[in-house]
Amino acid sequence: MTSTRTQGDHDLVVVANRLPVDRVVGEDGETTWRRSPGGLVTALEPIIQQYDGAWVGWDGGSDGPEEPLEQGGMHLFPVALSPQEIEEFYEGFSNGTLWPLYHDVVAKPGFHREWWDSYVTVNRRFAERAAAEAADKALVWVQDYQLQLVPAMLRELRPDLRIGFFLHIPFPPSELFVQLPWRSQILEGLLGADLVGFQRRGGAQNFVRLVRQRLGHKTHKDLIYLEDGRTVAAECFPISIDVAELEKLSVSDPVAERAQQIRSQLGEPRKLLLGVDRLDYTKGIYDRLRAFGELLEEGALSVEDAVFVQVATPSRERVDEYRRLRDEIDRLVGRINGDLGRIGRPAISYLHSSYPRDEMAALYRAADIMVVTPLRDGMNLVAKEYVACRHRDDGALVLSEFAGAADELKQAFMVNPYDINGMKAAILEAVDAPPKDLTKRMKAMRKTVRSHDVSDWAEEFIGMLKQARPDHRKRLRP
Ligand code: GDG
Repeated sequence: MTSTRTQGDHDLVVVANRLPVDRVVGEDGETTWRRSPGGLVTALEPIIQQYDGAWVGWDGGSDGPEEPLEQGGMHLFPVALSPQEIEEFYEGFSNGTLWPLYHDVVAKPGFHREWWDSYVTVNRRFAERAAAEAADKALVWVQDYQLQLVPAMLRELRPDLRIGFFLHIPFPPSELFVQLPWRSQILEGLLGADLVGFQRRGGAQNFVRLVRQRLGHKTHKDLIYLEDGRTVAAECFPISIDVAELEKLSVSDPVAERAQQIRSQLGEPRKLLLGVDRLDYTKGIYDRLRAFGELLEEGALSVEDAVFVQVATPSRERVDEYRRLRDEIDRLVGRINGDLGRIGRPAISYLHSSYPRDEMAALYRAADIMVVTPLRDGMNLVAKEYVACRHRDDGALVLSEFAGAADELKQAFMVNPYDINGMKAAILEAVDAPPKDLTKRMKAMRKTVRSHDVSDWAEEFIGMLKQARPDHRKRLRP
């Protein structure tokens, strides 16, 4: 459905690739909606309710209905994608071009003109839908790499709006970004916003440098001055988690019991190491397991006293690169377990599956060492979730310096995930660390995580966006 109205009545509109609900079609063909789990929904729901706001997004299916629906006090406006658009816009340009390009080119990005055309078409559809639902001078908050053209398209349709954009993944250095044949269009798209948010300071700096070098705009610190008199601010807003919710869950009796049960089912290992990731080539799962396998092979650890539990949540399974990765990890786990496991004592307990939130909390509670080693990651919420669940101030976090979370969780055992020997050394250091040292580190990390949760993140962004006065051409900050 395309609205014929040019203006709606919502003072806040969130525009994200996905709606906060999944469409479930039953056997009888009837459609029901299920709230999707995840941090973004938790973060934005209270703010949307406060503003009686709207959420524009795709329902995850093909050619779905576009009738608005109500869910948890939010007004939801579905955007339909055709099977071809899912292939070209979503799996193609978003996940086959931008995702690898923005993550240090750890996989080779595909540059296909038909993928780009589809990206433009779908971004326009999102922009039109948002334009139709936003009230006069409303706040519109566009989320993530799938929708980088929306800010400029929306500004053209509705110059009265205050438009914010937040990128959840890294923004790459200029040397990588300039490979993109459509680099100028993406930069222009983002500059339609009044406020462009990044996870890390470095991402904001990369963006400002690029618009200065490539588009010739004047810049000063985090501000970009456009010819039409508008000012765009590039700022960093590190995302967080719902700390209180996770703490409450992790100290609950069922979760505590389940954590004990997990350890006993694994044969009461002296050290339980844990990895939790979407099965994605940016997460460094392969090299992490290889490092653990070598430690066993060399006798630095033994299956009698250490086990690695790796949860790899199925992800983007229709994209070739992801299928290949799955096969490679399957083979590696098979080899390590075949060579080094004993009856009832596998080296790696590998779970290619998705679990409910309470099971995740139980795993975090059960694990002595959380191993988070992405090759590049916008933030990495798993690292923060582990810390939030360690209410006894114990446990160790091994963390890649290439995750956004490394800026905040400085007391982690830091690793370069490309350095296998370094990773092995850090894992051993964490295994052998005196409890006193672990407590000191975990206390400091818990203080950091608790001091800034996901609602602070959302409120800080919205607070700053409110100060933008696009029609008055005033600077965002004095
Ligand atoms: C992107 C950026 C940035 C995982 N498996 C299960 C499950 N999860 C949950 C985790 C965590 C979330 O999924 C994953 O978040 P990450 O931050 O680790 O990674 P991405 O999915 O790549 O997210 C990232 C994030 O956006 C937010 O801005 O931090 O850098 O790449 O919350 O717990 N949850 C449940 N079952 C599972 O099996 N319930």
